[in-house]
Amino acid sequence: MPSDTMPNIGGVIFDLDGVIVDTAQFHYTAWKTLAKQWNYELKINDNEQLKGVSRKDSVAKIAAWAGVQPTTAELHDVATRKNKLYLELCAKLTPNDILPGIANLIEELKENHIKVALGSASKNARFVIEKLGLESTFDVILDGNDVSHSKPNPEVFIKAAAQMKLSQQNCVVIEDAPAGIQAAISAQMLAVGLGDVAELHQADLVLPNAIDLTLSKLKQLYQQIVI
Ligand code: B16
Ligand code: MG
Repeated sequence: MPSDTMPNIGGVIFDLDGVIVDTAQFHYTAWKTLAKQWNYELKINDNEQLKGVSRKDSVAKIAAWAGVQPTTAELHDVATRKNKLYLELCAKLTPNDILPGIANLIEELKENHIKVALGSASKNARFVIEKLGLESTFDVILDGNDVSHSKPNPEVFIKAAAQMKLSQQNCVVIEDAPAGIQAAISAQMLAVGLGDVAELHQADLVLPNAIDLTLSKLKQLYQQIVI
């Protein structure tokens, strides 16, 4: 098939926490503070397992690690207090906190008429992207308020593709969490992991960060794997 008629990348879906901005440290600080109420010392490795996982599922996991069985009302109260603390920490974010390589990549995609979407599990995604000055950057924004099933369920990415009016196979997902990579694979999308290769080994490509992630690299990968 001549290259100009080959199927190609139509849209790129960015995860937020851990891809566009390093808010994992804020989630960790906030959950660690709240876990103390259950006499549980939340460890950094525990936090890795909360990446990409919804707030509701996260609080249930922490209660299980702590060996406590709180009522639904108590789980809700802990999650609410965690979120208040998290938002206080996010309030100091500025455009300087956008992770290296991300702004350049988004600019290159837009110059080449590739759609850009946000696909985040966070219910605070809109607040965070406003702090980063990215509120008018995305063609489509899907966050934790728009889905009933959190990652690794592919719902957030499937809805993002539909709203971009693209077929799922023409989309690429950029993620930092195993749950997000799994969601991308289930959505039949090319999955690029940013972070630790041992953790993200299911992705089609893993890079330590987005500094060397360019459109031509994505196109090359897409043609190797999808076509
Ligand atoms: P919130 P992402 C996820 O965002 C985070 O990775 C995860 O740690 C967090 O628990 C989840 O959002 C829910 O966040 O409490 O703000 O609704 O990585 O999918 O952008
Ligand atoms: Mg993430």
